[in-house]
Amino acid sequence: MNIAADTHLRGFLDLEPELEDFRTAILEGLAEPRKATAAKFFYDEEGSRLFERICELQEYYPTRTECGILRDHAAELRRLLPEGATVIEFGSGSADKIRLFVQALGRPQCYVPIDISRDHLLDNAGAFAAENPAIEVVAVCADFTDPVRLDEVVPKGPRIGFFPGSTIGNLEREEAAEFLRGARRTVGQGGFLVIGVDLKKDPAILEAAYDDAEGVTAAFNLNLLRRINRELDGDFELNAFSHRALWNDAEGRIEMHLVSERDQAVAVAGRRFDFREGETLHTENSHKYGLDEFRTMAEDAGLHARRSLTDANDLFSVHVLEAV
Ligand code: AVJ
Repeated sequence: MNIAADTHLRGFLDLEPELEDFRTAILEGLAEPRKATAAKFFYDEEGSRLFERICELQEYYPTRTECGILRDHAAELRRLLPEGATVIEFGSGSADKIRLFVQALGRPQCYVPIDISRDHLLDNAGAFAAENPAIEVVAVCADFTDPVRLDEVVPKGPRIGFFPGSTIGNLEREEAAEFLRGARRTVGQGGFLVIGVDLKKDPAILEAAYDDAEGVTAAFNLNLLRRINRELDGDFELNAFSHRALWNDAEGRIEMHLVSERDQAVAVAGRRFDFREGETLHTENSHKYGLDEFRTMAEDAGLHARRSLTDANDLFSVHVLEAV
């Protein structure tokens, strides 16, 4: 199949990332003494739709705040960052944000979205290419936490990594440090990483952002059980679990859990799992970073913070890091 011709892409690099088996991962997580699942499993079709609704909630400040920062500081971003660069997006999640970023830069030479989901990647990359005929688009299907060798597929010249949305918050702190080291290798010395990071703040604001009044986040969390029921022949009773979001101060993160309302047994893929009343399935971590805390972690990864942009209320940060 000639994808390039179909979608106006200049190139498509398929590293055939190993898709972690949903079944294996869920069964392992349910067998742990502290039951847990990885946040990436939220995003089936319904989960992605619910996440888009979350981004529009009054309580969920990150999306609109980050977009505001990219808009308000467009001139400064342009001044700080090289012209005619190759922009590499880690996870091609947000169409709005890459458009704002590209607008700020003027005209980068090349756009390289990296995403593990082939369909999602080709949709996004194709739409971007159709809208921006002057920018070369090279889609890369890979796990964005794996360093990717781009030398043969992108033009020479400066590289800018772009990682919005505070997606880095889903990683444990040590994994986040490892991601930064990998991103540094990908952009190379003299390259940049522009990364959106949610800030530590009043826990009441954080807890509201992850437990909205309308219950959209609760539905997003519970949808994981629906997905397990459908795809893994599970019999979770959705009414017997409730959504909980809590600030874990020692770990500096919001945690989402599903709390068992009673003692119960659940079957998944022919296996039985017992839940005590009050026992939780830990479904997500969303780590938050102080400005200095994040800059220190970046420095340790060989990325120097040239500028840390925030909004007027210090809710969210966008760091401009240079690979030194
Ligand atoms: C997509 C990981 C950035 O942690 O804020 C939103 C996901 N979870 N509400 C976040 C999420 C619940 C979101 N990230």
